[in-house]
Amino acid sequence: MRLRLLLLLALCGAGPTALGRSLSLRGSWRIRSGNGSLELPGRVPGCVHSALLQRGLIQEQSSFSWDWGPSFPTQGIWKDVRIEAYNICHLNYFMFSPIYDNHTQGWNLEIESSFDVVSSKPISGQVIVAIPKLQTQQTYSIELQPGERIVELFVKINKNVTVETWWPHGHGNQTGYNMTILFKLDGGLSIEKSAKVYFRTVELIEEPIEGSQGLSFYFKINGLPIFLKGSNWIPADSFQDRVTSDLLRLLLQSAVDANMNTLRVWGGGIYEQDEFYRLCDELGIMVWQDFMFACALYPTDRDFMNSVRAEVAHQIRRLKYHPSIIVWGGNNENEAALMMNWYNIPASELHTYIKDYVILYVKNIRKIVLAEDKTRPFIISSPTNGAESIKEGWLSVNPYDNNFGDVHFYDYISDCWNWKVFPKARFVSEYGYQSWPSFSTLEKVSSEEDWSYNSKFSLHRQHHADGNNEMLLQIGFHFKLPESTDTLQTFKDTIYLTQVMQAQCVKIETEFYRRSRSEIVDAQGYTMGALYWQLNDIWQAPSWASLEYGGKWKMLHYFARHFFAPLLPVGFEDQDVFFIYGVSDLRSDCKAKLTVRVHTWRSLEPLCSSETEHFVLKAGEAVLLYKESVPVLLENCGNCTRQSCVVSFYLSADSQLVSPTNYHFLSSLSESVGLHKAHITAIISQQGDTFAFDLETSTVAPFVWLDVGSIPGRFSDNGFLMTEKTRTVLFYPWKPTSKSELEQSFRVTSLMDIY
Ligand code: BMA
Repeated sequence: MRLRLLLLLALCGAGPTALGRSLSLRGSWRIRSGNGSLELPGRVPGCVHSALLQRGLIQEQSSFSWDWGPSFPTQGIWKDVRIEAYNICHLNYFMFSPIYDNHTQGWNLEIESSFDVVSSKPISGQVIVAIPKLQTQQTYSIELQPGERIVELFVKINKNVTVETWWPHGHGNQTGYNMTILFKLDGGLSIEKSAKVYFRTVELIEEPIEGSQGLSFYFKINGLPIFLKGSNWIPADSFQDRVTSDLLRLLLQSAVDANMNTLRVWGGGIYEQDEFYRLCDELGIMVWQDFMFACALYPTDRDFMNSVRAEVAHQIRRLKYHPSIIVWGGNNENEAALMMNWYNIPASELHTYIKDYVILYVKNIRKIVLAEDKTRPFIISSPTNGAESIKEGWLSVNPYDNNFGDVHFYDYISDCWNWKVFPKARFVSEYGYQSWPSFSTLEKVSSEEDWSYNSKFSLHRQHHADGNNEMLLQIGFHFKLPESTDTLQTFKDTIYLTQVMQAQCVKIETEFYRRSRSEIVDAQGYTMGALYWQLNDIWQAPSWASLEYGGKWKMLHYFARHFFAPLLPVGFEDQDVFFIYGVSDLRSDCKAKLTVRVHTWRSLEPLCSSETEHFVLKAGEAVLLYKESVPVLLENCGNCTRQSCVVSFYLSADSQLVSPTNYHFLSSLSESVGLHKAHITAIISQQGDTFAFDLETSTVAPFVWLDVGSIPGRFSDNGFLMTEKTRTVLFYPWKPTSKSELEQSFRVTSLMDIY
């Protein structure tokens, strides 16, 4: 009897070549990661191609530092290693794709299993595939010849049972079905596997739009156009062994709690661990999955390409059954890098790099994706012009064209309260502003001499050139800088202001994208995606993240919960006219009315309030609900001026609030008149697993920030404009805590406290 040994290395995104550092093996060894396996032909290289280092097979590319992260290049085998012996045969992997057949209007399942048959004789047996809830069971006879064998099965799902599809968060349930697959082989060998099968379709729609040049760029899930709202995901830690399931759940649940439905796994990090995608399936988070290439030019020599091909095939095999992954992306910003010539390539050499680009992303990666996965689209880069880039030879002259594909947009210099600076693009897959994480997060990795905005520590942790000044510049457009004489207090107040600024900037920008979903203005619009940069942090430092290292919500994350709400009134001004749009991501029409209030900074009683008639807000649309000239609005409201008043508005149905209460500032807060220091008190009480904070304020207070330091958990709302005397906010702890612990840590800050 022949016996084969299998070395099992549970490696994830870091990739198989980590082995190459310390081992050189000959023979038929297989390195496994999760439910996939990667075969290395003959020999595992004993030394590593330097390009592999660069592109993060051993380390992630961002291990060498990024503009939000430190340089901690890791190395070595960091998960369990074991050796397994087997005879007869071994199931290397099995994978499946649920595919909808338009012709028969039914679902099929394509299953592929790979065996290593070490017995010298053929092995025969039966395979039984069962999905009990769908009353589907099929039996197949198979015969496996010695050697590497692939078994392909085609399962027709019983058409008499309704298949419930998987939906993104906010659009329906994430129904999945338990499937078992049993291989009963000669010699009494039986191998059983089980998996969850989800059914859903994805289409990327690129088609002409009336009144606009170019093509649309949006996703249909199960035939329904869906606005993708969310953020970009980076590695959750510099050291992947610290990334536990609990941490992943916390971060991903926070995404869902902020009404996000999409995360883009950015191409400078890692292919995430299985648990990440499992959670995304369960929570209804759509994943835009980049292949791991970012902001660099890559070689195309034979060794390198072999490693890329193996990696891509492996990741597709490992991940393709996840309904959450809705699109594969070839790389991050490499089309733009080449076409905008970020690396100053002499014109005479450009064609070499373009040729390499096409070899890598088109002739290899794309080819493998198309061959291996029929269940989701592939786009070559982000940003890209999609079909237009293809037409232009895979690289577009301007990959940032608003009329095609997706764009990335960053502008730290212009005033972010001016929505006119933002691109009315089809899809905005990156945009954002930096802020500092809270003092409680920084405190853990710093000491007293570090606690000022210009300390060595503050400069050292800031990896984005001039980032700290850019934040102050942006703050300066609408807020006065802190005025305390106490250095530590000034540092804390500045941190607070960076968070206020970031939250407000990303709010205004995101609301602009959401209200652009149904209109074409000046030949541009139909925006169908807004993914801000970035969701999570890799360390305690200033960055674009809305979740701090460890998961604490920044003000931006609380704002995201509002600006991504399924029903949202969006207010903005154009030439002294105030507009309110109603945005609906719902699947059915909704009857509602709009209430608009004008408050004076001086009083907790609204000055005036008006209501519209009931109207029907159509499913999946953004429409104009209200329009009024600002002078008229103010005139009709007594003694109001832009500086002394603020507008709030909300949607309601049957006297119930159906949207968050939104607001619009009529002037910069640095010019406001009548704002006073607010005295805000809180009475904390425990209510089962949560804690209620009953707040009372002495006056109107903007950007009310409740902070319980390092006690893990989140509030039901935070950073809000308090225009009413009392308000109850809940605190959801992530670990057991107590009323007295909360009382001790609790601090409240609102804008006027810092002056
Ligand atoms: C984008 C990303 C990242 C970067 C971010 C902020 O370009 O792709 O490379 O961290 O901007 O600068």
